[in-house]
Amino acid sequence: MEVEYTANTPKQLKESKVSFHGGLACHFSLLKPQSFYLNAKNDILFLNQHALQLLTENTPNGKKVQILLEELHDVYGTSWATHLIDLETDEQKKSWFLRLNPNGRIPVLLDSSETGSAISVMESQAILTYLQENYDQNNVFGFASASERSQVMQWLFFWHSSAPVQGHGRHFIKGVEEPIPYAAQYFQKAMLRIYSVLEAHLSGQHRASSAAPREYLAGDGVGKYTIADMGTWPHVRGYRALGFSEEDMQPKFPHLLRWIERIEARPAVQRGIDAGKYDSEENPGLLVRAEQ
Ligand SMILES: N[C@@H](CCC(=O)N[C@@H](CS)C(=O)NCC(=O)O)C(=O)O
Repeated sequence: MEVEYTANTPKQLKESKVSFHGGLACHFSLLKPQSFYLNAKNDILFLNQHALQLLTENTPNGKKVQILLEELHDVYGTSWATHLIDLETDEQKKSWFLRLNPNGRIPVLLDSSETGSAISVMESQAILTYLQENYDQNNVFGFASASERSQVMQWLFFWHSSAPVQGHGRHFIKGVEEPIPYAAQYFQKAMLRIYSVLEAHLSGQHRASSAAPREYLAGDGVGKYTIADMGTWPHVRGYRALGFSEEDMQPKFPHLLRWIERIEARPAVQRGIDAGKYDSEENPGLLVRAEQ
């Protein structure tokens, strides 16, 4: 199958027809000009100048990659094309998307910098690691030393195993018509434990009595802002979805709240979570959609 996109203005795009080569029935309706296509060998090919293509939506897992790309842009001028995926209509469960990520979830990163066809990277923490290793040559958001690189990995993995707990908790607390008290309490307790691990780490309480609090999750001394923070922050700042108020959090997690604010203040972070740039309702021109 080869799918070609030809239109190049918003009006034409909505009405664009797709040419098929190879006979597989797959109808795409493209809503924007910057895009990619898959050929018969499952190579992902691009029709625009960007080596990096991000398939995302403005959710915590999407935001962390959006933030890193915005940070890389500020340091290196990195550029990419953004494609928004409508999760409400399950675009991410369609066969074209599953060829890029069998897990059927955003975010997905495509990179064609090495060859004409691209590789695709799934799983948000793996995408952060890929981008940091390949697009942050001065290790501004990572480290050269093995021990500090390992710290980054430890906190990326710590949060990757914790994120689903927060996600399931949000479902049972805010996402069900009739809340189940046992489930709500179970997940709140689990998340308080996870937040307390982050709080203890940031406060320095497990280190020598003379140790100062940390500013960031990974790195020696007070730490350095890295992909470990980016991979954790978009979720943790959403603690309210677990039914906690700032007043509930402040006495138990003062260092964690300060860490949230510290990261929130970064211009690239603000751009990386900007609904005007990354939310499909506000930016329907970036939606990519297939008819099946
Ligand atoms: N472990 C995955 C989780 C990705 C994930 O859960 N993405 C959500 C949005 S935050 C999604 O695509 N949800 C739609 C669905 O599950 O169909 C990652 O870290 O990338």
